[in-house]
Amino acid sequence: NALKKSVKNIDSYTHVRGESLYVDDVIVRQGTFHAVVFDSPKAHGIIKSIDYSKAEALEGVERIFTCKDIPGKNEIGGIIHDEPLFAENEVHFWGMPIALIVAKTEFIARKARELIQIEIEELPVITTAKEAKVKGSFINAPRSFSLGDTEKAFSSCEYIFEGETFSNGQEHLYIEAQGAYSEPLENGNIKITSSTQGPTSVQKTIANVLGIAMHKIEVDVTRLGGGFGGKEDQATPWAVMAALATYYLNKSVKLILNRHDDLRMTGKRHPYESTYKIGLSKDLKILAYQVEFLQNSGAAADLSPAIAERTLFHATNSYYVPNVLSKVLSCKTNLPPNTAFRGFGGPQGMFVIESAIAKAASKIGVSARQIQETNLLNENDTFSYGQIAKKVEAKNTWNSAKDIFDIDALEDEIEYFNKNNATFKKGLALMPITFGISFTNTSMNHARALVHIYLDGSIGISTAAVEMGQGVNTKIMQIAAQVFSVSLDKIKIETTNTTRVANTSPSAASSTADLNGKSTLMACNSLLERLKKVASENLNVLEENIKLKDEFVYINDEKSNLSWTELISKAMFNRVALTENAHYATPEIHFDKTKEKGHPFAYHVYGTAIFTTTVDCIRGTYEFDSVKIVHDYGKSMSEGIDLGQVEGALVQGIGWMTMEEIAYNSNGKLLSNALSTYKVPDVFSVPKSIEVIPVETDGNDMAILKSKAVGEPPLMYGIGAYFAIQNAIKAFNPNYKVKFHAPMTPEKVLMSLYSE
Ligand code: LUZ
Ligand code: MOS
Repeated sequence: NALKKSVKNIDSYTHVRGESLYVDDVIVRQGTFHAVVFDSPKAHGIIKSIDYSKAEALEGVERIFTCKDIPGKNEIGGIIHDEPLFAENEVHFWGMPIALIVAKTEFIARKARELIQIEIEELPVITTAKEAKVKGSFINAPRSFSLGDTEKAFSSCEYIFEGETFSNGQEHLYIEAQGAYSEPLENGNIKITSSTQGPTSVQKTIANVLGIAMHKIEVDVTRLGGGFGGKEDQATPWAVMAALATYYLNKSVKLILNRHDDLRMTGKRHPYESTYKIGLSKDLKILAYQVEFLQNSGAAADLSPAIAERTLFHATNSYYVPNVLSKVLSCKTNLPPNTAFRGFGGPQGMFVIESAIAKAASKIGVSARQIQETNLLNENDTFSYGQIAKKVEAKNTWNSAKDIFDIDALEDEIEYFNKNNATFKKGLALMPITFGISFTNTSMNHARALVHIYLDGSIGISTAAVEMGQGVNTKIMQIAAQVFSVSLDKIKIETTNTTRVANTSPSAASSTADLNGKSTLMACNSLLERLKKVASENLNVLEENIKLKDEFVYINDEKSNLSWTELISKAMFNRVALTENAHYATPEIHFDKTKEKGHPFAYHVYGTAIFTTTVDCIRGTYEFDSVKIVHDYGKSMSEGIDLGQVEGALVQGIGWMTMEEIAYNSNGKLLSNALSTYKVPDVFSVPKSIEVIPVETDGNDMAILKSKAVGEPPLMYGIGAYFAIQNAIKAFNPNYKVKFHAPMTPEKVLMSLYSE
């Protein structure tokens, strides 16, 4: 059975041997040039002059490309056309690309970069969303969702609280930095090897910028060394630049950002500043919730409008709130355009309602847990965007977590500890999650698979899925292996290539395995039908009695003498097509933006995490004793891979909430520009214990083989880390006035421990 729970990520073998191929490992052609990006040293200003002469004169420099060299459009914006590839007269963020230096070696190109002289007349710099709002600097018009009548509902509330929250950005820190390799083919065609989640975006944007047809561009992706959303849109510019150089020079060009360049030039998770008002009844029902999100979008739209939309979709997390008024403003600032990051605006939305609940709890004098529990979603509740909640597992995962992990004993333990320790305090928090699965832009929910069965019975599969460590290739293999009942080593997943699978959506939105897996399943099933017919003719039995099992044809439950390989030979001999292409588009989903209502998600993923933390109240440092999770995998088809996704996402979420602190100065210069100043979780800061128990459900037919999407949802468990630390602080300092300003760094913890 290919759906072995213990199936290993097929990449693990080459990963541990250091043999997996990334863009930087492409064997370059003779005469390949190397490129480095010259970027703005100021966050906002008018370019007065640029002197390239010294750089151009440097031995080994081939050519420097600027906006003047663009044959098509100097435009890379996807949702809104507001972002040039190279700055023209103005610069809008520190790190904005201005030119591409192409030279014999990367070293020479870097040297040349230092010789470029630029004069910029500085303009006022906006770094925060609030400032942008005051100045009326926006990306697009605000969006707003509404359910019920908030104003009226507030008038009948027993408790009303208002407050402000801040959540900071987050650096993707994919281990493989952004990069691309471009090669000339004949007739002006270009092949790009790119570290992108969206091969079609790369292809389309290159065609636009070069002013040539898409069919002249072939984009190929073997795998990424991590994406996390950072390569959904922002892998594109580097590929376009490399292609531009190839277009002119008819030579291969390699452009790989080093870590400093990558950190400075690329956008991150969006910081959000938000204000809320929450109203509760006497028995702690949330009757009304009003929220305004200020999204720090950066200097161009990128994916910000879609991310803002997902913030609204997840503004009430796992709770049913009958009256909701939510609004989001995408604020234009002078930071690098912020972009997709695992959760895609959802985490930012959820942090605010969790903060509102924590605030209400502390004011009313109950535990947040009581308010959370009182308001969990029920079957057939309505989300603020009109979708009716079905197959809800909010209460199930919550109650299971409480039971399985004995929450009462845990609370007693913590209380006992806190009574008996003066300088160490423990805190506990529960974090439920509900995350919608599908691209919120309905038209993006489709994929295709191209399946070849070769003469010898081996199989090659191409899809739109980009492998970025999440194990999607393994899942696709499992699907085909299951349909044909062949072993995994009979199957190969080909690179993701725009000439084999065209017009693809990016690998994103946790939907890659669902969309591409379902296409693969359809293609394989069509082939299976054909093969059964061949077998039935050969063995002279009815088709319905034919089964494939363990690489043999079975007649009912009896093994025939016709093997898988022989069956393929027979099919070939009979001129039966052994290739199939299938297209899958998620059924049922729709959304009407004019009404902001619809049914945008195929299904939701649920779960509950319990955090316990210990804070050192002398030092302000903390560690997480345990995270105990009950997670809704549906019926997991690859338990090891899915567990890896939950653990990885959890730790990434904890990092965002606790230690990862992006800092720009008021001039828009990135200060956290290296790993010495930007801390991510390491082996010492991950929770001492992580337990993940799957909730038993029937799964969901909209998910591939009922195995639910797993990429993004568990990141939001990390929000619990913030509140666990906060509860520990409260145990030490009862006068602490709760603030909701993430990340909760040790410095902030220390200040809070001794604040009045
Ligand atoms: N990307 C996207 C995403 O383009 N649309 C989405 O809805 C989405 N959701 C999560 C992550 N990436
Ligand atoms: Mo995304 S945040 O590229 O799924």
